[in-house]
Amino acid sequence: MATNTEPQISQESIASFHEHLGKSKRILALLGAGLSASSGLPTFRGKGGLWRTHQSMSLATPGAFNEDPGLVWQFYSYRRHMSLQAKPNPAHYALAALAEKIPGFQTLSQNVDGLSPRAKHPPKQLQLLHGSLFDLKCADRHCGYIREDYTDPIVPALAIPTSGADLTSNETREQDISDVSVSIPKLKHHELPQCPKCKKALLRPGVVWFGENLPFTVLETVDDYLASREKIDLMLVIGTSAKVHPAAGYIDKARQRGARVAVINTDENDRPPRGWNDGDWFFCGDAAQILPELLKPVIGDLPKP
Ligand code: BV8
Repeated sequence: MATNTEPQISQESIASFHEHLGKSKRILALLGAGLSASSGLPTFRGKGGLWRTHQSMSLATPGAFNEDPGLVWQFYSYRRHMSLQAKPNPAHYALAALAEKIPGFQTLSQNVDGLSPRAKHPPKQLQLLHGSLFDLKCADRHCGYIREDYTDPIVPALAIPTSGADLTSNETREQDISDVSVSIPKLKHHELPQCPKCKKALLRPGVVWFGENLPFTVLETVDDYLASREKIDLMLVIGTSAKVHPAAGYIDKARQRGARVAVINTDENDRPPRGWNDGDWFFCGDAAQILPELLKPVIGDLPKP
């Protein structure tokens, strides 16, 4: 298993990719946590898989919230804090630039960190499959209250107990995330974000938890894109282990509509769910380094940050 910093990419595979990109009118992309890795945000597979002593995925469920909303809110307040400190990287900007150039480009993001929207990715070409950390909604879905919210902390009890150090720097983050010795305070119901509309229920993060359906409008938009008679030319699979459904299922749906698949990942073992097809590309390395290069024939050089 070769996970290295220097992308190993043959000029020949870049050339064949550029040739195909130049002819592509309809392009679909599936984005995962690896896209934001070089912005300093942990992935679910890496150290980020563990928050204090808890498996991240075990906290991303309605059951965990009903059982201990204070614990789950501290988990999400931490991720909001990290995401607000982070900045979009060249891969986020390259994808936003591609969307500006190619009207038939649609992006399906599994990320809830808000970095693609902050890179000014055109909203009509960005489907947030799993919601956003920066939407707050009433935990009682019959209430229907929802608002966009970038305050940090949302309430005093959710302030991040850190030494004010910069959490996106590697060593601070490593020390902080997995610092199991830092006890997690037990928060009372009244200390947590309350719904200002029904004034009964708590607010919860506007993300999709395991066992919950994806946003209806997003599913509809993606199904409309897939329902078109026109073929899909290219499927970009960027920084994802493609293990979560229905998100991962879109790779095969694009294949069935004629798409050639290009995977950008630092881990060559993370292949598409049903393995490789002839004509697929695998570009091993950091998405932030590779994407601007791969998309250059269409987007040109990105403006220096
Ligand atoms: C649902 C929001 C209907 C919250 C998330 C079919 C088969 C099997 C299971 C199921 C199925 N259908 C449904 C299920 C159940 C479940 C599921 O898929 N379970 C999995 C675990 C097997 N799906 C659901 O529950 C979905 N809802 O189906 O509703 C329904 C309802 C009731 C009953 C049945 C069905 C809802 C799923 C959404 C859950 N919410 N996020 C939050 O974030 O807290 S999922 C979350 O985890 C992310 O959004 C993302 O989707 C996933 C993490 O995956 P990645 O983003 O890929 O991250 P990961 O760390 O795994 O990988 C990073 C990759 O990047 C690696 O490959 C690494 O090598 C690479 N990398 C690292 N650095 C870099 C890099 N690459 C490039 N450059 C770098 N620098």
